[in-house]
Amino acid sequence: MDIQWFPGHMRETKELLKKAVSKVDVVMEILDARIPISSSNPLLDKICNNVLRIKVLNKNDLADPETTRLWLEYFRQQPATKAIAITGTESSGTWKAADLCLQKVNKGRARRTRMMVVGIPNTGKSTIINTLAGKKIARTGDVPAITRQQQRTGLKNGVDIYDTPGILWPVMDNQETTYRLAASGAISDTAIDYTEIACFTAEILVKHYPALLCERYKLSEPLPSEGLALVEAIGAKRGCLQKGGTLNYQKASEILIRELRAGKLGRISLETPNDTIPMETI
Ligand SMILES: Nc1nc2c(ncn2[C@@H]2O[C@H](COP(=O)(O)OP(=O)(O)OP(=O)(O)O)[C@@H](O)[C@H]2O)c(=O)[nH]1
Ligand SMILES: [Mg+2]
Repeated sequence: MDIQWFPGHMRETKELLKKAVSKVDVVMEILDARIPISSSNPLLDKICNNVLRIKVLNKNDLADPETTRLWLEYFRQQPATKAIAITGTESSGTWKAADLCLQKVNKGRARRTRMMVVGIPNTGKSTIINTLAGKKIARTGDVPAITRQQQRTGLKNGVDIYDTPGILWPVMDNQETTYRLAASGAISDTAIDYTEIACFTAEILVKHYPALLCERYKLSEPLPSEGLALVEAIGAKRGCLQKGGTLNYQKASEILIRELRAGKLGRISLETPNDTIPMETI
């Protein structure tokens, strides 16, 4: 599946970030806790290379707690890397992340501290800003590309926080990364093939979370190991038939992906540090 989804506002954001990054004191990079490497944008790595940056694994409430623990260990072993896992709708963890960002910032300046929130689409950047502000300042939504412009919000603790539009990168040539991004909800529905993504995701679920699949879809083990066969089994349980009585694969695939994204199957991570995805290939 080739994905071409780098709309104009992402191109503009890339240019804006290049200019803005030298003027901020710290960058909060929001990753998706379910796919921390796949949601690491190599473009942002380059742009934010010389600025203090903290990795925030958001949507921790949706991720497998044991896998998140492994990810935090993994990141903490990387040179000069600080990482924390949070649920962006909850105040205490989100403030811990903000405090971690502010720890190393030089507070001796006369001006307010500037913190910029960056990341790929739909990882919860605007949600985190609303939680820190204690009110709904930024628009949020469960589809990618909600924020289209940079927005500054003054927090009570002398920090100005900048929301930025989520950006991807122009050429996605790692198939597995692309599938994981699509499964998580980072890529527009108009650019993806649900059945392909559902088949890829189904194979991860069968391997790592068979009990959750059985419980949600009233299936019994042994589950089919092939993704398409599992999508068929889910579709059959949910009555996804089209005219003539054949299975509606699109509908069955959408059910699996949407329920996974909403956490209805349970807490699931789609990659682990043991998947050994070399950083340079993403
Ligand atoms: N379960 C869960 N949902 C979250 C969390 N943080 C954000 N969300 C949801 O994720 C969706 C995307 O949140 P946004 O804050 O709009 O994401 P964003 O990164 O600003 O997205 P763009 O502006 O499109 O780049 C919304 O439906 C939020 O309610 C979290 O920690 N857990
Ligand atoms: Mg946003």
